[in-house]
Amino acid sequence: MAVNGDAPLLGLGTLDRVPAASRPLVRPGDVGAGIVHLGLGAFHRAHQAVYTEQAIARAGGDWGIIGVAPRSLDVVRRLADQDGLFSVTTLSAAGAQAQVVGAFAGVRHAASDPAAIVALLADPAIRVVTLTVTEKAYQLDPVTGRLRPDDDVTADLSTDRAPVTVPGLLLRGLLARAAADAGPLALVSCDNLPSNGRRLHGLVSEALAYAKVPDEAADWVHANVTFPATMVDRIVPAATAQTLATARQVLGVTDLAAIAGEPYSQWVIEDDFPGGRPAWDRAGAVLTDDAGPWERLKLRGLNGVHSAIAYLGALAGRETIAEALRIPGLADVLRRIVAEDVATSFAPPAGVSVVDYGESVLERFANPAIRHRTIQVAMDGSQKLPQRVLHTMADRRAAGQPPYWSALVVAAWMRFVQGRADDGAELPLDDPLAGPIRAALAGSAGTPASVVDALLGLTEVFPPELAADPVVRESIVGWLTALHKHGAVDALAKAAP
Ligand code: CS2
Repeated sequence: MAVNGDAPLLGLGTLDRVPAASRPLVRPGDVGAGIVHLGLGAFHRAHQAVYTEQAIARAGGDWGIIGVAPRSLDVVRRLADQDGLFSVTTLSAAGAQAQVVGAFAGVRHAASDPAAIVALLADPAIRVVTLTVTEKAYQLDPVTGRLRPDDDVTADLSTDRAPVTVPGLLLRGLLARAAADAGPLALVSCDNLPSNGRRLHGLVSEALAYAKVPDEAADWVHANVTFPATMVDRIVPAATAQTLATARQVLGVTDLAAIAGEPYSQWVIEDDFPGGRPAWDRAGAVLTDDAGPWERLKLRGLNGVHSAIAYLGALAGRETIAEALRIPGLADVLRRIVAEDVATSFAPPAGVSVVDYGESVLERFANPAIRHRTIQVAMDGSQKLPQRVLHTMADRRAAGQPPYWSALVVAAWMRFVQGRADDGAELPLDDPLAGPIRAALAGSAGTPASVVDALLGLTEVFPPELAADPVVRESIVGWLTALHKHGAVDALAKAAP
């Protein structure tokens, strides 16, 4: 099929047009499926899919991935039209390099065919399920705290009462697997949450309890399913028209599922896979028995700093993270956040310097080829702030220390959710708690102190000890006052050490 002029669509039939160095290491169809992945966003494709393809190429094994999009039909169609193939372009000052990835053994759309996903989860060939479903998916309905009514596990699958949430889908799949006694399984969260394995285990346990499943089935799940934690890292912004144009230029074919990311990539995985796993270690992943210190390092030292740049940058009208990082004084303030608050808040992995890690992170964020939008990183702040910033603050307070610099990130978020940049431009509030946040703001008097008090009252976001701590409150009020009075650019210039 010719799309976009004379560049045909990427697919098994057009691979011979792709430069040899960019062709996949594995051809879809040659390798059986062993993994189901939930969440077909850019991050999975540029991260776990790449590691898995390399692991298969180097060490073999039927570890092809069946990629499942919970909601987006668009990505499923694009990948299906390309025989599951897509490219990852690595962007750096040195230029663009594209690699077609052949790790997908199939793609499915959960919302329109949940029964197929449930059947896959009960298939003995599938021994690993990975997830990139974002922070907000790790809960039952955020408003009611329950599975959504249409997730009723007793509903007949042939009706349209199909599972629509991640917990609903997992619950049904695990029950089917237990009934079929289809062998042990590892459920692997690849989302940016602390103790993400434990979190996923908790979610599955809650769903089992909520649905009142028979003891026998629940016991099977507890005995046969593991939840290894992981730390995942690679900057992969949402694809744009530019991403597709670059891929076309490098590959000579049109790739409508192209994505682009930075050269850096890291994956630390707890090695607890009762049904086996790909040789991810042969692809550069680190297998460990405790990912905790790595998770804290990354969430606090990278994601927390990312959020700081996103909120301050958005307030200052900067479109991308790299542009925002050039605001005078910002990099120095971020260094203070890392050195004074983050580095003193937890014990890093052996041999790792948090300050050096912070420097490497700033270099990565400065990559001008990665046009990561501040607004994209700013979204879902209520779900991100706790593990990225508030845990640092709480650990500082527990040690009797002030969390002065990290309070700036909270203040920037508080100003961001009020919906206006410093030049008056509207800022989107894309957040599952947008309703409660707006209600809290509407109940405040609008002064910095009253806004801080109103938002600190959101118990879903701020733990009560932190919200009630006068040292914490005072720092946030101080920063928010400065942001209101001077705007982000001047507040940073004044604050910079
Ligand atoms: C970012 C992350 O969007 C965000 O909130 O902080 O997606 C970040 O790019 C990745 O975690 C990097 O590994």
